[in-house]
Amino acid sequence: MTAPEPSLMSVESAHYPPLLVRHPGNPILTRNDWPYSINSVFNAGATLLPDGTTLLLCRVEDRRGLSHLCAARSKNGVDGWEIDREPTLMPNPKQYPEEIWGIEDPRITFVPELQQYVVTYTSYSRGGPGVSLALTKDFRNFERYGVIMPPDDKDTALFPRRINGFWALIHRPMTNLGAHMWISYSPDLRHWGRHRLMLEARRGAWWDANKIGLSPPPIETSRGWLVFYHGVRHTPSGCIYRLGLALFDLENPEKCLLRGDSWIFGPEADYELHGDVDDVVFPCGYTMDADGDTINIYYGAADCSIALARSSVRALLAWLDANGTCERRQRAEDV
Ligand code: BMA
Repeated sequence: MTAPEPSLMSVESAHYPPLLVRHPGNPILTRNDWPYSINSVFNAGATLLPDGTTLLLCRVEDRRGLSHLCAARSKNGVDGWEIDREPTLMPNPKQYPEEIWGIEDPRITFVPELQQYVVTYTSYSRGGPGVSLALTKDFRNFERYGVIMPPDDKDTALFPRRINGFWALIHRPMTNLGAHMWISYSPDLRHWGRHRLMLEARRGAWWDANKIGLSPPPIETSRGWLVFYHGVRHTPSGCIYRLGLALFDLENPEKCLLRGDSWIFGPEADYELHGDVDDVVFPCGYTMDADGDTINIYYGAADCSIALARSSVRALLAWLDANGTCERRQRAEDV
């Protein structure tokens, strides 16, 4: 075998290897698939049902501009979607005034201890976006717990098990410190405390400067909690939403073990570059294949459609080992 031309080698190494591979059938769901009139469908939570069916709980925006949630089910997680004929979970502002301007961006965590799915979502109140929580066994009946984090807060998911006896939740409050990821704990999913800063947005020219937030729920691996997060780059022509990766200690998830410096996935395909909001990839859910390694990441593209990208947990961890740095809990002054 002859060695590759040196020039070819250098060109190849100048490229970033694709860690997330787009499905050729993307986008896998658009408003044209919907059984009723909508403006757009995007940002879906995801889970596997006991029979192996993939369930997406999709954010659907109507032509008033308000969002509700609608379930879509598929045997293979790619096509053949059966979509609820009517909205699955509608805002209910009479009983839950915080939902007056819609409910958005659900994340789903199956909790073995409860034998239920915990859905956390943004409730868009007059005071801004807050975080609400609901429990369900079947995505047909929901038990709403109401607001668990007051505005301005969003980008939330529950860990699938208690940590040192407490439920743990990642969220993104807006504070004078900026838009960073926080973790909070609860004995009962209703009362939340022990709030701690978990991961900070960087500053200046960084891709994840000023504003970050959790993407899908944290993924438990033998090495730690693998966390995808989105970073928002503000540019004169608008924002660019991209995806980064970090790893947190299993029993002390406030402790960041590794954080990648560069983004691992960003808008490149036409359906990600152009839509109601250009330049957005925004995953809210994943499912894991039976091999325990292949991960299917469902993401909203340009606030208009749902797309799928696949990756490998092993490859993601290897990438973090090669490219991640130990988070020093850098304060703004250090960066
Ligand atoms: C974020 C969220 C997402 C949305 C994204 C891009 O702040 O509101 O729902 O996809 O902006 O518009």
